[in-house]
Amino acid sequence: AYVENQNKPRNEYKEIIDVGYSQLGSESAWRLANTRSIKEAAKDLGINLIYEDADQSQEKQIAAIRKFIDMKVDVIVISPVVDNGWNEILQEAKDAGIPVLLSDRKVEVEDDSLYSTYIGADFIEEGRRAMRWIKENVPAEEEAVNILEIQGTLEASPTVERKQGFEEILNNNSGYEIVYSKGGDYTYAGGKEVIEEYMKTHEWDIDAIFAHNDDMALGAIKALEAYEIEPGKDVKIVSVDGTRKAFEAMIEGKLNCVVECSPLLGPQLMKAIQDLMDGKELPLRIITDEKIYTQDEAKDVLSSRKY
Ligand code: GYE
Repeated sequence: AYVENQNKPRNEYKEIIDVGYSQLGSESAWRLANTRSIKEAAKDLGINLIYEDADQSQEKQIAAIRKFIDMKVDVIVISPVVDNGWNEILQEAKDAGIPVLLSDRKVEVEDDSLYSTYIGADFIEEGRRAMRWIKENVPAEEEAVNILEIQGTLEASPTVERKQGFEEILNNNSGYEIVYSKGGDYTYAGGKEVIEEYMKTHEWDIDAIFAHNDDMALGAIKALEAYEIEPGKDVKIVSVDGTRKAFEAMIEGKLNCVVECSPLLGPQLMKAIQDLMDGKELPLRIITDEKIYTQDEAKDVLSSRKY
């Protein structure tokens, strides 16, 4: 581990930084790309990454973080599955003198000094972009546009904020209504189940679907096809992430729009860790750059997609 030295910069000693990383799970294509990006960036920079996958369980994440504290790692990185319930464990890390960085998802804590920085996307803006696309492409006429929302993991920061941004635009435009909204845990199976459940209990009356990620949209597409509803045509679908599978679905005409959310956070994260260990100040928030894609561009863009 890195030992503070008064005179010489760290590199001259070639001290290896030990980073304990608690990844929340492997639930989606986005997540797999995110894990890959972080592992590769650590390797490139010679940072020792101790990786734990929590299988979407906060309990497992807390156990992993406690283990990292016992190991006396230099830095702890957390991608927190939900946004609440972190005060105590983050305080334990702080008391042990180990800085914590948040990657991808945020936490709600009483004391912001419990973490050094948060690196991730602007989820509120992603939600706004999704609803702007619906507003422009599914016009509200005499009857209201009925929207079915497939939320991600409940109480996860991207879920809360995508919903918030989406509703902000929706509430400023009359003629749009979220008639059904359920969580699908950001998985393919979860998205499929939300549609199946809807079908069992309702007459089909949906004009647009907002899925909080691609995997759930793809699961929903599968379910719709089994009911002979043509995804992308009978019902317009917009999702978030921009994975290759989503681009393929757009090319097939089954998905209408994806709002990009980049999982490639590894290089920025490792740079922040190095800066921190070099005693530099970190900005409290580091945002990634993103856009939206539609069916027209999907073919041209597919080959250059990195996840
Ligand atoms: O959109 C989804 C993943 O936290 C931004 O989590 C991330 C989300 C991403 O499972 O695919």
